[in-house]
Amino acid sequence: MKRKIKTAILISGRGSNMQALIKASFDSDFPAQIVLVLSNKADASGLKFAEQNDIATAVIDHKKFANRQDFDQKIDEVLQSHQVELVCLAGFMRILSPQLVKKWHKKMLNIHPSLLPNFKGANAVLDALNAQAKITGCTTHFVSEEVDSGEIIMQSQVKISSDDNLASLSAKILEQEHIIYPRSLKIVCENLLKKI
Ligand code: DQB
Ligand code: GRF
Repeated sequence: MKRKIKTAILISGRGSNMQALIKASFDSDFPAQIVLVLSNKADASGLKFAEQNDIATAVIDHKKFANRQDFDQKIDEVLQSHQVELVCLAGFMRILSPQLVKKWHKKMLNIHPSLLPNFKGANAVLDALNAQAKITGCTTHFVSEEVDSGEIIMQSQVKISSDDNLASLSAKILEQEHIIYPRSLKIVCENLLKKI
């Protein structure tokens, strides 16, 4: 069997992108193996799906740490203990420190619900609606120190119709997220495997 890239997924909640990544990874040709799902919230509903699929889980509660560095160091320790090589943020809601981001340079991915660099930030779907944009979408990117600003990997466009609201537009974008995140992970892993 071909070598696979040991991948961790970081979540804070629902974990629908996590599910899409895990499901894609079950294909024998997929170049990533999901070895860990890590959440900063013990009640993240996504954790259940990982457990049901025999994937190791970890909860690191940021509220138990004195500062961001200590929290991030604990994350890194747990990643190392599972020999993680690549990290996917999937609805992970804590900003990561420059040290951690530098350490995982080009080895940490995120997905954002807009066509970056448009509509950075936590309200990207609503901001696109309010701006009366005609097209929005989603973007996968490498994580860099500045939030939502790292190198873009892949994008998918979604048309905004005049009767769209936050719920309908979010659902259309999420559907595209579930397509481009597994594709992006596949491409990044294939490139990593060429270098190893
Ligand atoms: C997120 C981007 C922003 C937020 C959350 C997730 C945010 O503003 N949360 C409220 C503040 C919470 C806090 O104080 O921690 N998307 N870290 C770096 N660069 C990134 C992207 C995400 C998460 C952490 C990045 C990130 O691009 N350094 C995911
Ligand atoms: C998605 O909209 C993603 O773009 C954003 O956070 C949301 C996560 O949803 N970064 P889920 O937890 O993957 O369902």
